[in-house]
Amino acid sequence: MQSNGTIRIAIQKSGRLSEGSVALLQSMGLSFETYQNRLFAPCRNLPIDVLFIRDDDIPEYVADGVADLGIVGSNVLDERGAKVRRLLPLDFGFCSLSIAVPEQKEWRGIAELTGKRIATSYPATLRRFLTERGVRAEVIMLKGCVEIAPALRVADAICDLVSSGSTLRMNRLRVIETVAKSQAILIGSTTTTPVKTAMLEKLLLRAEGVQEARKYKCIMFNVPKESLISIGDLVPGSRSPMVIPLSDPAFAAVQIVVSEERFWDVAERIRSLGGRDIIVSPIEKFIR
Ligand code: PRT
Ligand code: ZN
Repeated sequence: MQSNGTIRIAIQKSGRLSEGSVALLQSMGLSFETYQNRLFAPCRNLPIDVLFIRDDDIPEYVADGVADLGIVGSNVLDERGAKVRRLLPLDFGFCSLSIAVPEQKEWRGIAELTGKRIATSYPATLRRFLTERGVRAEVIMLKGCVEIAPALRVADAICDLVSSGSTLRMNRLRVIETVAKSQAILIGSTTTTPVKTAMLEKLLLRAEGVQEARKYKCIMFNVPKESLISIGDLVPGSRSPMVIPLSDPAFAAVQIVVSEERFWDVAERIRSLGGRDIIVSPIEKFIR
């Protein structure tokens, strides 16, 4: 463990989580280089080092305190059972760990897996799933290319990560059970030094600010003054919307923040209240 106050953040060096991880750290205000083959990059503007490593090693690095923070898929975390703090789901790297069988195979329920061979790179998670359902099956550990195991008659079924489903389709397999859903998650070490605590709290607040911002849109529009009374209903629970007088005394400009999922309802309501010139913009950071 580092004794000085420098924070270490471990992210995947090269793979599906790399881009999202770098983008998140940059949005959090960390300024660092991402040269290929680089294992380590100091931040120019903060006492932080970014470590680029294999995703499988991230839970252990963080559990051992070699890194203070890490970004990893929850699938890897579940499999490793490493002792880390799960700080924040990050809304990228979505996939599910699923059991699949050859397309033509009939399927009458999970009991059919009894006595079957299931190939996977996630033996611990799969065994837990089977045990909880009282299914006794043989789990075959494969490091990669799990999807070809049924065709090679190495296994009757597979348990692998699925995102678009095209790998399964190409191998004439279909999902019969979802074992776990996964996404990238920010994790933290359970042990830290007091000298790092303030910076770690600051980083978590920044990460939350970036995540929160992605869920919201900023809407600006002009509306007849008599409709202003109804505008507050558009954003229940929030502080009053920002209202700016215009040179035309019959109108006012309004700025509100709404969640992505309510956006279209709110935009339609604004129109029905006589709102015009509606400008929608993404929010870069949102700190409540
Ligand atoms: O070298 P390193 O060990 O760091 O990388 P890796 O090859 O182990 O990992 P990588 O980059 O493939 O995946 C890193 C993480 O991305 C995983 O741990 C998951 O959290 C997440 N993720 C999201 C995925 C997928 N989607 C995914 N589809 N990881 C792997 N896949 C593979 C899957 O194993 C299968 O081979 O993609 C194939 C299926 O994809 P679809 O789109 O055809 O369904
Ligand atoms: Zn890996």
